Amino acid sequence: MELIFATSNKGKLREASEILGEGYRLLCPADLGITEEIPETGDTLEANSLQKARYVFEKCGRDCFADDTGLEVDALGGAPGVHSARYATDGHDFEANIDKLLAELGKHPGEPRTARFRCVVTLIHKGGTHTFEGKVEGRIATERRGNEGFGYDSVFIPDELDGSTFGEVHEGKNLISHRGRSLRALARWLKENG
Ligand code: ITT
Repeated sequence: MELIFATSNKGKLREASEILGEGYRLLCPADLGITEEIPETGDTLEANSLQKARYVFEKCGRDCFADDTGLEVDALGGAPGVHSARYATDGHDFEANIDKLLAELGKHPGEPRTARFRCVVTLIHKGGTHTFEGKVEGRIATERRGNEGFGYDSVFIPDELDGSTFGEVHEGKNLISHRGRSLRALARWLKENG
């Protein structure tokens, strides 16, 4: 099945292809000639996920899905949350975002470093809108570890691993990740309803 993934994030696209497997061929907006930045102006992951899916659907008229993900850190009152991509700068500067996250957490010594990734996927299918959510609980490391993955992976230690960060896991992130969970729910839904 061919599906459009309304993302410009190559890390997400790679993971989604792995999670959904051989039965799916994923196209990204650039494959359809959509090269501008897709607007993301909502206050919640749900709103942004819907906005991105709708934007691409309205441009190409084809079934598609979008993923909006946030890293919610308890000691920071849930920040960076919906602002995770633009936490430190206006661009998508992973390194600056991690530097800021570690610096902000440094201002809360002794507080738990608990956090979660939450991923909201919106699918537009035959004109209907369907939402799938996945999350993974963990904590923020005191320094970067590992080069696998992307974004905040080098500082996120999921509870379900042995203390490694996602950045240190060569294979297996998708089995327990926020994105693995939400996209497997999407695939189940498509199997039953597609
Ligand atoms: P699109 O909107 O084009 O899909 P984006 O990178 O803007 O891409 P988000 O707003 O959902 O996507 O991402 C929020 C931030 O969280 C961004 O900096 C991502 O790199 C980061 N992020 C998302 N998923 C992640 C994951 O699985 N591991 C680590 N960081 C992640």
